[in-house]
Amino acid sequence: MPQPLIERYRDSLPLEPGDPVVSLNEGSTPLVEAPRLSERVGARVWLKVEGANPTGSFKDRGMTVAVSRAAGRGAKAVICASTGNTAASASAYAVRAGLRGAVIVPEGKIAIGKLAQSLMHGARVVALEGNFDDALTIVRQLAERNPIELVNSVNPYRIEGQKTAAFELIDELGYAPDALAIPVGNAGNVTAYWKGFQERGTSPICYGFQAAGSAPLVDGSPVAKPETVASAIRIGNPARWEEAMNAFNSSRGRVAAVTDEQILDAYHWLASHEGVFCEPASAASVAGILNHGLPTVEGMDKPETVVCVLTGHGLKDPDTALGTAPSVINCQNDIGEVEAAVFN
Ligand code: AN7
Repeated sequence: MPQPLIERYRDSLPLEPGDPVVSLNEGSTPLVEAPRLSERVGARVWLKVEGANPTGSFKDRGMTVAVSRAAGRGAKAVICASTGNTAASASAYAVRAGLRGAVIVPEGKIAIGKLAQSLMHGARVVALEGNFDDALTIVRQLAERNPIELVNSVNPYRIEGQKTAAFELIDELGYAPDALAIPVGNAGNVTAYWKGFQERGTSPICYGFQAAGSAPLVDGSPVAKPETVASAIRIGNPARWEEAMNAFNSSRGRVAAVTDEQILDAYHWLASHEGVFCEPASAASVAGILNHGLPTVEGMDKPETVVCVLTGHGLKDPDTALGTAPSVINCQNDIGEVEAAVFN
């Protein structure tokens, strides 16, 4: 039987005894070996397929814990700013908990699947004339002025839930990987992995990757108008800035930028060579190790085992897929025509 993440790792999570378990049986996602990618990178690479979570992204790990705690505290509603996946996840878990949900998203800049999810779950969906950073500023103020629980990754329970992905890697491999490659937006997830690794007494090298047009951690200062095809990580001023830099520095890793072209190349390559379809933001982790390699500081061995975190499912963003993939072949209802279409 699939087990809620909270049951699997309860001893490591700060829930109160009376809190309900608000769950969709998240976590326990596939760790898939990637032989072709391994060959290209010169290390043994696994893909942590977080798109296999109930709403199709890693956000469910944090949301089950944040919403369980919110419900335990007697909250009646949850709110978040989102580039899409947090919105989809918050909307679903709000329904499970019997709470109202509100999500603030940057107008026109979230993938269509994520919008469909939030609307289907009955959340109040507000499209803001502004970007994610503007939306986060507004929801922080709203949560101070109103009895509503903020479930962005500034909420510590989100980080607590998301750190379980690090536990799963160690439990499944039987050891900690030498390195982790992860896309970075608001920087909650790398913060969570690092916390999970540290709680298990391990320190894999953390390589973070941002989209070149939205790379504040690489630039060293906030980006006022972030742009990238990877809409999930179109974030100019990460809330977990310090924690993320601490993870890169303490693990002797680094944060680097990948261009939209590199992201889309990795996105297509992964789908067509490893059979794994992730969303563009997720492919930043693969684009990163393909274009930057596995750099180490002096005196350190080159990593032999690497996990790429594929944070969200490719189906979230059909527009980007169809806009960049080969076309469908139209054909008349005739065996000869179909034969020609298939074999030519
Ligand atoms: C697929 O949904 O910020 O560095 O509002 O959806 O923890 O922010 C999404 C982020 C990577 C970056 N990959 O993670 C949101 C949101 C995918 C994502 C990230 C996101 P963080």
